[in-house]
Amino acid sequence: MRVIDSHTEGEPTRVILSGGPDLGSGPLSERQRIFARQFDSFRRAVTLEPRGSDALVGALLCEPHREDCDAGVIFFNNTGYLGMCGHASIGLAVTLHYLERAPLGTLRLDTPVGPVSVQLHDANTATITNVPSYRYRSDVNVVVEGLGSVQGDIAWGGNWFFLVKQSPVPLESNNIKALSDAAGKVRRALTQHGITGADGAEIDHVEFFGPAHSEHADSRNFVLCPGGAYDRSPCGTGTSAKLACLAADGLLQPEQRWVQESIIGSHFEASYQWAGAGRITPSITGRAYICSDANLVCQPLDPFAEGIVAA
Ligand code: PYC
Repeated sequence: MRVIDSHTEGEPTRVILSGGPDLGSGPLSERQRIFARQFDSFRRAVTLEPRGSDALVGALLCEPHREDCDAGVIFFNNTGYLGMCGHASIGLAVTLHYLERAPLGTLRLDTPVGPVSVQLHDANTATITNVPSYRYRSDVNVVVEGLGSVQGDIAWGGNWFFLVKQSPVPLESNNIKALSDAAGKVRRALTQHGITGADGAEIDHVEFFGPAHSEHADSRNFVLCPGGAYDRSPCGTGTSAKLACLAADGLLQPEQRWVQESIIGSHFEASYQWAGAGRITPSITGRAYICSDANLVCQPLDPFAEGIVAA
């Protein structure tokens, strides 16, 4: 299986170029369901140790279903599948350019939650124009073990987020364990109290905000991903969800720049346009760098060919 690893503002992506499962030629959402039902061992082999890590997002490159797209992609991680992934879309575009398969300019990606475009500015910098994003509910209170009542907004940015304006733990990189524990408790409380996204969708990302450290950024965040890892980047879909909330509150105007800082101090530059029906179209710019160009090998006698599934 040929893979290229990159990182986008610190968050890793592994693009699967060949050797992936045959998922047919249907819509990407249908192919994602086939992937989950029939080939989940492939996901585990790619993302779990000893070949992967908790932070890694896999991006299976496939043929698009939509005629207006150049490529199709299905994102997955250590625990399951993602509708969209902002950092990994930037990583994919930079990877295809590195392979001389994509010139500078616009690349249209077909994803399970809709088409996304990526504008490659140079070999390492790209802007994604994400799926329409929106705030679903504002000022939702949830009682969280050890934290008391926590208030947040629920928003869609290609994945579902619970966004807490004031982080319950200071947003310092030496607090990552405490931040992860607190965000994990919030996530469990949302489930316990039946608080969901639209149509009962599980809220699988929790995002805390606070003041930026850099004078060039507007805000700092901490994002807990579904498998328990934290996002090293400011999270493309999480920044889209944040923009949707700022737009809904009238705190950010269309085309106004928003710089989101991550917990490790990396940045995404973002803005939006109104998309109608209370939705926005977010644009997120970040940088990705190639880390390795490799073949993954799973030997038949390897007891961990399908990854280490911790009890
Ligand atoms: O950048 O959208 C993102 C993302 C989602 C999970 C990890 N990164």
